[in-house]
Amino acid sequence: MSSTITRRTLLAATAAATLLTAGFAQAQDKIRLRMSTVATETDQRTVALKEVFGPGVADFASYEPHYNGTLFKQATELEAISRGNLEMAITSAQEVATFFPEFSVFTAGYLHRDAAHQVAVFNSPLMQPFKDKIESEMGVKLLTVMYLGRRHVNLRTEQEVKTPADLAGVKLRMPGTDAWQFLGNALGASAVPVAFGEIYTALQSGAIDGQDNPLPTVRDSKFYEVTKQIVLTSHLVDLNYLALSKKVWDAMTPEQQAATQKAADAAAEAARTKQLKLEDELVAFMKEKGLKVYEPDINAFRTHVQAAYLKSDYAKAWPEGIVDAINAAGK
Ligand code: KDO
Repeated sequence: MSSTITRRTLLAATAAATLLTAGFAQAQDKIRLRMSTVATETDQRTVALKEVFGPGVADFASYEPHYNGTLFKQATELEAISRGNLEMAITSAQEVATFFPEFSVFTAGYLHRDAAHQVAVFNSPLMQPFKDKIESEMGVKLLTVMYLGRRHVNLRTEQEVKTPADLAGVKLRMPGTDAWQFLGNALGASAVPVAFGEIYTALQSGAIDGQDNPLPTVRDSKFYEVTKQIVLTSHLVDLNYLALSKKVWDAMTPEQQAATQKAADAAAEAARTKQLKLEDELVAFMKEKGLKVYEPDINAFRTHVQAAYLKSDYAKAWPEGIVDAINAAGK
């Protein structure tokens, strides 16, 4: 075999190298979309983002998800986007409310009726001033609304809970921001801030008596292994927002923006459908795992929680007539 480099092999090698460099340059030219979340890789929202959103923007962007709070800790993502250190995140109204108190209206217990109502509210004109504010003052665009599910009280203790009075003194883990703590206390419990990633061990060690999350999260993060009952309070039809850097959005062409919006909405819809189905199925799953699952006196909880919100400082930050507008959305 000859090792002589002929003119032809040299030309072929140069052509191949040029092609490789072009491919590399193309990959590098793509818009980088790092997405940070505390959610797991198996959560329905992150699965849909990977399977639907990523491919939907793949022509011009590389979607890079980071799970379990490994890139940014819970509730620090919005600032990271604002400072230009991150492009995307799954965030919550509770987190946005730490910057813009009027967003607390979307954190109020027993306000959103269901998943469809969340979508109607998010797409209604009532939402525009909220979206404009976070865009102009923080550089964060809320792309779409994602359904997390109906939050229920999930306890490691066995005492039956019928009314808010039965939660007196119960150390209920809620996420760290004030709006979350308020909700936990409004339920009648003693809210304790714990990061999402630390719930399992806090339940296991008895540092907390319980936590609240929708059934798919209870299954996904295996909280059923370290708890004994689920009280179906449905106290919050919980939502998350898919947030994107406004700077990144503004740098996109109109076609890229349209594709990004379409991919975000499609991913949210896919996740919503799966999450709703799971919620239906998981009561049986939890019972099989040996947990008691039952409905408390929902009216007692609703009255207690709504009264707490209406007399709170939060309500003072809500725009005039917003609760009625929210109630009317989608009807
Ligand atoms: C949680 O910390 O309990 C919570 O459910 C709050 C949500 O807003 C959201 O951050 C969620 O965690 C994560 O996406 C993990 O599911």
